[in-house]
Amino acid sequence: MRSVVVGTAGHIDHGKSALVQALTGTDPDRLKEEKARGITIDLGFAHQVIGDTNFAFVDVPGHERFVKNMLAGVGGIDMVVLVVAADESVMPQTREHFDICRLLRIPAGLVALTKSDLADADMLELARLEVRELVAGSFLEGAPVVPVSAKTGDGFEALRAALADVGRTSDARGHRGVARLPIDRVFSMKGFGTVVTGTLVSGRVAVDDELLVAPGDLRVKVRGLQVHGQKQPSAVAGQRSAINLAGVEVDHVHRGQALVTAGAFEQTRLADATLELLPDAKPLKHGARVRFHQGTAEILGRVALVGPPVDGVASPAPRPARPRRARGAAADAPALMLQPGSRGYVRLRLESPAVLARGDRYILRAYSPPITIAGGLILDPKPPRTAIRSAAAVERLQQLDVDRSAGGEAADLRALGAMIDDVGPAGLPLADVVSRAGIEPAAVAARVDALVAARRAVRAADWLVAAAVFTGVKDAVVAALTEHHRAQPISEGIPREELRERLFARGAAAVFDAALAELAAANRIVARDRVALASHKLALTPEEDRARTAIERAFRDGGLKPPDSAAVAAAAGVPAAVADRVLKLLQRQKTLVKVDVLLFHDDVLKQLKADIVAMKAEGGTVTIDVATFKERFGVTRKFAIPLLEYLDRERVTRRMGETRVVL
Ligand SMILES: Nc1nc2c(ncn2[C@@H]2O[C@H](COP(=O)(O)OP(=O)(O)OP(=O)(O)O)[C@@H](O)[C@H]2O)c(=O)[nH]1
Ligand SMILES: [Mg+2]
Repeated sequence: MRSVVVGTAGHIDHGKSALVQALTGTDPDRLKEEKARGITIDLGFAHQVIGDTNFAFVDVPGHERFVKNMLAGVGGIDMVVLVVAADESVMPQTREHFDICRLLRIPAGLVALTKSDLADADMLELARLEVRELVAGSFLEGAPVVPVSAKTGDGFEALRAALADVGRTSDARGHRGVARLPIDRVFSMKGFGTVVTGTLVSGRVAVDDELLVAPGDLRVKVRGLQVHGQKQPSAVAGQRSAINLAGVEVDHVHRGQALVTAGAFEQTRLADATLELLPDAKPLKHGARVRFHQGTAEILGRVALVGPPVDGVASPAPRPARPRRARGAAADAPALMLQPGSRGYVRLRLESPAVLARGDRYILRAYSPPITIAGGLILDPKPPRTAIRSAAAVERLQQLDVDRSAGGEAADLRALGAMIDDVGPAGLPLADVVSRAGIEPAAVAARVDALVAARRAVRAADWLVAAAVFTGVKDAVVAALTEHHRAQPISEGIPREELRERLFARGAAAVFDAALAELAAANRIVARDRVALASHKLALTPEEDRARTAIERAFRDGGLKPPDSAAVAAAAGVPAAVADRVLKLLQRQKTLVKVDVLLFHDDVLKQLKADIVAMKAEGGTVTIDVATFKERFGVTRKFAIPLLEYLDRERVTRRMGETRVVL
């Protein structure tokens, strides 16, 4: 059976709870204090099957002091019943609740004109007109407006029919695969332990699932769950659920946290977002203290306005650099602000972490008095700590601010492409695609493949980078090597790590490696410990070339008693500086190998190892000590000691006290 979550909304005393009770038979006001005062304080819940749909009602308080609780309930709803008492018509919290629904992009709803028994025809008509005016141009324009009386029962048949109608079409909820249940209640049940309730806004939760209570790192296991009071093996997006958690104290979980799939959300104090300031809010100052609401959480924070504000409404003047003055004294400094009714980009700086993914909607209320002022869309839940007072910062957010309302692959690709461009050389870890691009886990592989196939992005191990970044790195490598070979023709190239530090210090090593691998595969470079252009030939002068031949021969002939470098220069008949260059080259080429302070020809060392290994063929455990080594290879102690230690390092021998065992 389909499930639809319906939230009530509207001014205090307009009959929201009475309407829910009349529809479901359940009084949503469950607290003693609520009964005593005759008002709703906190969220109430009830459910009822109407037609072929199971409706879960979230009844919210209308009192202006409890808007915070209203916000905790409205986040996960599929549709709203905007309740307007026919005898009072539209009142302040009618507007505020409606604004919240609009800012959160609640997809559907209807209007109930309650207390119809208290209103005559004229009053009813007036209320109807005021409602029409309120909802004009919004998601509720054209929605059913149904007069009802909880007292007489009039109109409820029509209301049920309207609910069923709207409920049938309100299935637009994005069923992102990651589980997310913003927690609205936590209690302890005898014999069961901790139970949390909330609306599962995305994904699926099943018994035995391991989830995360976030913010925080508390891992929990689902011991059991109920949907609409019935025990179930699992719950899916759009269902109100009560979840029994194993191994958690009731005190360690609270409203405002969310039960989520680990790794799919950022726990963050910083987020970049769009912001729509309500037309009747005050201008929003840069740095204003606000209350941030998302899911069931309320978090204090500040809003920083990004760049020269959009729409040209706000003053783009940068903050003048001058000593701080007493408040109100800087009247001549144009304040940075966003004007009512306009839209801009902001960086939200929160005082404690929120659990966010790209694409989340949020609400802002003023710090004091706490009235709703704005809402918006999270564009990046993990923004780079770059300056935001610049045109570039605005451009960056414009890039990220792609319209995804249509959903689907094209919107995903635009969003992912924009995020990949945004991270630049730093790259986007594949693990972040879900939270930072707002893409369903199940779709990640396909979206990544599509971007790669379209040559928009390159995947290197677990990283994604913009194709332009990747091409840029390759070009930079070729340019650096070209310059290097020109300046130092005898050098065999640039050490790989040095090249990465120089060209791609901010980037992921995997991306750099992939760039080198591609250049190598295309035969443009040779990349080992050193990287060189494939076309690079050691450009030795005739003198160097002669020296190389002579020096190499001297070391080969010297065998285990090689000449020292000074003698070599003389033997080759070249200046010491030339000999030195050539000696370095031969070492880089691994023709000569340094052992302690001595240089040996590589062929000589290979032969030595082969000879030692061959001793084993002579039988049993073979040991060798310094004396036998000296005798057998005809060398003095000066060469024998470093060579034996070299053999130990090469794991040809192992030292055991005074002797060595051949391995
Ligand atoms: N005459 C009449 N009274 C009603 C009707 N609906 C509700 N009331 C009364 O209006 C008062 C407020 O109703 P509630 O349902 O508690 O109002 P509410 O909107 O839930 O109020 P809050 O939750 O505090 O915002 C109660 O005394 C109800 O009995 C109705 O249709 N007709
Ligand atoms: Mg109520």
